[in-house]
Amino acid sequence: MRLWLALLMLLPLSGFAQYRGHFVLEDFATQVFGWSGVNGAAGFNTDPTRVLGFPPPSATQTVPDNTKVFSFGWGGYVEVGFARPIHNLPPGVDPHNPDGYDLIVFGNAFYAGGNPCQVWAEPGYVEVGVDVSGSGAPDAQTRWYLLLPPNPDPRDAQGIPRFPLADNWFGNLSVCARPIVGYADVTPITNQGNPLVPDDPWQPDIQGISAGGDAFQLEWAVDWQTGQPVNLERAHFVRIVHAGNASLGIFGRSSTEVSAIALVRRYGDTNADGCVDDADLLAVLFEFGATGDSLAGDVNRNGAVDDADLLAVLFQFGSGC
Ligand SMILES: [Ca+2]
Ligand SMILES: [Ca+2]
Ligand SMILES: [Ca+2]
Repeated sequence: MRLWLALLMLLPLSGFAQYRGHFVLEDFATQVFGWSGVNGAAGFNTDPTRVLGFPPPSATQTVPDNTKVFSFGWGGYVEVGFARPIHNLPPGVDPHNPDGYDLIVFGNAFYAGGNPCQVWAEPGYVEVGVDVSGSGAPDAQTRWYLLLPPNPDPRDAQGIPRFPLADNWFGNLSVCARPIVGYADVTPITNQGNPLVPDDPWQPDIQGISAGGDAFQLEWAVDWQTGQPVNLERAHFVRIVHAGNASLGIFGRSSTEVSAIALVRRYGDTNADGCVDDADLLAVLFEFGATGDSLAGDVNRNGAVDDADLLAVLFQFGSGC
């Protein structure tokens, strides 16, 4: 009886969001502009608003949390916007984002049997849209660019990106021998990590304090027609498209699942507005001396707000503004 009661009390905890660090709704996609759930998993392909907001609360590396996924197969996609522009963050500034990744897409990939070399993945490619007209929504003037995935490289002999990928990039895959980099729904999620810290997609397993998901660079942007790189300082919209049309036996056709999309914060930005200014300085001063897991002013994410965080904000002051 007592054990039963204790177990019952544990139940709500196991379903509770466990993510670490400081994050707010403005760190994640806030609006759906377009979608198609065509060829998605039945029952999961009709509500694209599931990709908005925080990543799913109960996700682990071995057991995904499907309460919050939107699914789309060949021909399907989801197109979203954010509370602020997507900034092209530089490498070598944030110690938890040394390569300067700019956004993270969360899906429902998982490590089969907990083996980080063996993943169930259904890659989707990612495009970013630049709001040329300034209307705040995708329109006829919006310019869309592919974030060219480093591996597998989808370009043909002429250097033009082509999809679908070959069927052997979908389903149960050995990713230590053959890493998949630059696609959504490839790296699992851990709700023990920080959802704003990018995982290194070239390394097996989820790195450091990251909550996983797949990290993307605006530096990868290319023109669809020519395959040539495009220099983007900012973008405004994200579109995720299923990258294949593979048969997965009893699991049917392949489909990408998306459960959240985060913008990585600029180093020193404590309030997710993309800019490091007096508000961020005040946030650090206000929490100065505090310790804990989810402090806005803990810029370097070491569990304490102190002079190191103050210096980080002062050093980055004015960036992104
Ligand atoms: Ca970047
Ligand atoms: Ca700020
Ligand atoms: Ca700190």
